[in-house]
Amino acid sequence: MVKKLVKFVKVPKIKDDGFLCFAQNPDQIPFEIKRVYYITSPVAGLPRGKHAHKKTRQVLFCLKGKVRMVLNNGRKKSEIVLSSPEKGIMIEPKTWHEMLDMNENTVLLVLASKRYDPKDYIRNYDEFLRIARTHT
Ligand code: T46
Repeated sequence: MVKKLVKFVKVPKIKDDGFLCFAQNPDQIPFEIKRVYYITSPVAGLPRGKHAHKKTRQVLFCLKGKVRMVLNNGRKKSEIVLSSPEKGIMIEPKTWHEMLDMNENTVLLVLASKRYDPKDYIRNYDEFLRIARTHT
């Protein structure tokens, strides 16, 4: 079966003297959350990401500003722009991802299925292609 490359994650948005969004397992997040990290004040115009993960599953939200995400599973590439806190995307393992077009105001929030492990990263694009094409 061909897996969908872009999977959006929509979370509830409650208007309550402002807005409150929440995400919980298993309703919106299809894995147990082992780690949360956020990216603030990225250098304007500097791409981030440019890697894939071997096992970690992630959901990424853009809480402020916007980010252009490029996802690539080794056979297909898709681009989407995230600019609202209630709509995130899944970044599945063996998906090369790049975060582009951010500025100092952009805030990203990421929920991850695994603790931080530098060995889980595939940072070499040729290695990524070899692994992704063998496993998809
Ligand atoms: C990803 C995208 C969406 C840690 O020490 N612990 C952590 O949990 C993380 C995520 C990073 N780091 C260290 C590793 C580097 O020394 O923080 C530094 C910056 O990480 P990196 O260059 O990988 O940042 P991005 O923005 O390119 O990628 C990050 C995540 O690392 C990555 O897993 O999928 O956001």
